[in-house]
Amino acid sequence: MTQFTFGLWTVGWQARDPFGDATREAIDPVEIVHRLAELGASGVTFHDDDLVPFGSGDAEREAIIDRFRKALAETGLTVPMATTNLFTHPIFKDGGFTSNNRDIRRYALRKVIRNLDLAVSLGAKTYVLWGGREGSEYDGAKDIRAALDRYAEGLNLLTTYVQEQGYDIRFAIEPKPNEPRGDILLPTVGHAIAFIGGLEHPHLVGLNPETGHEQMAGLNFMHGIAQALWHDKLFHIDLNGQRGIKFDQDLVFGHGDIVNAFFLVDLLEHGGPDGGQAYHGPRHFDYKPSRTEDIEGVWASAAANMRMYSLLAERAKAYRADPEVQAALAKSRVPELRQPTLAAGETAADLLADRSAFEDFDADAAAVEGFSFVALQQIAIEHLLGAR
Ligand code: GLT
Ligand code: MN
Ligand code: MN
Repeated sequence: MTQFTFGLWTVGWQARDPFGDATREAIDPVEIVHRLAELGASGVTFHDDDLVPFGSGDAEREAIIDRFRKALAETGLTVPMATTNLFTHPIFKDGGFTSNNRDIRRYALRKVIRNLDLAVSLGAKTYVLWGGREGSEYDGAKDIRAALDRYAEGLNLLTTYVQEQGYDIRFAIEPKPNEPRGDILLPTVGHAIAFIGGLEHPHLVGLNPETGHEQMAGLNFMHGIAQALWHDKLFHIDLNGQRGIKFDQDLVFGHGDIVNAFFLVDLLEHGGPDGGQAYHGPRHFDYKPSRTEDIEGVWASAAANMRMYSLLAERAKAYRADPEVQAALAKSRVPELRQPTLAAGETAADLLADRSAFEDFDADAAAVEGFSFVALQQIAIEHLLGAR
């Protein structure tokens, strides 16, 4: 059974935007847990402040957590991931880990550790870090190399802490190019992967890429996920929909670039060794029910995410099983790319000695043959449309 999970902040979004007030009432997290379970989700995720309002006293915090634990026990929902809100309170206006103000950076680290302890106690295996406020609007206002030092310092502290505590949890950085900051640090999957390589405990840090965030940068989300898999860094995933390079839309999964969503699902479900799953973690939806929707529309949109994923998985399965697709893939030489370019043990000297590779190779003749990629794409789209 596919594990579908949702953030409390997704269905719970009251639809306040920079131009307008909330269009919906707040929903009790306990109610969210029950409704998600009824809809067929297997888990729920949260920011500290989604569950326990910012500034709550210790006793109040404990009471809220107890109610939440009870709802989880009643429904069987799990908490595979949790995260920290380092963006809503005005104190984080210049960031958390990378604020120019050192006291704020220390406060941010304490806020993360407090919720990390709770996350572990609820069984979470992934702790997400979305640094939406880590960035700047003005190039002279942020020393980017110092900010990256502080970002790394924060992650090094957290990875050391979880090892000291004996926690079984890993961190997942969520890239985003901009919004709310003009430019956000670690803007894409590629930037984040490079950054992780410079950390003290890189094995404990991976990625939580979000569909729309890569697409906001004009990038191919499926390619980003494939590269994260190649580096063994796909620790978690935020699925949603986005139409082009503009503000973060957080649409229902598949309601943006559906063709890319199809190939993404095909990759997740069939991109593993021997055609199995390439990613085994939760299919986490980080979307926002559009501002136009009432509460009925909230639950309908939550169900739509799961339905879209399941439909695409069904279509991808049919695509993989179709002998015509296999023939088209072969004609396009797709499987041939898995064959190493050099023979086993072949050296540069051997390649240089191979006249058939160059001196006797007829480049003009080899250039004539087409790859039939368009025909392959047409079959894929026909499967996607249910026309095959
Ligand atoms: C915020 C953001 C999301 C992140 C969440 C985790 S918060 O809603 O837009 O993309 O995944 O902090
Ligand atoms: Mn988003
Ligand atoms: Mn997200």
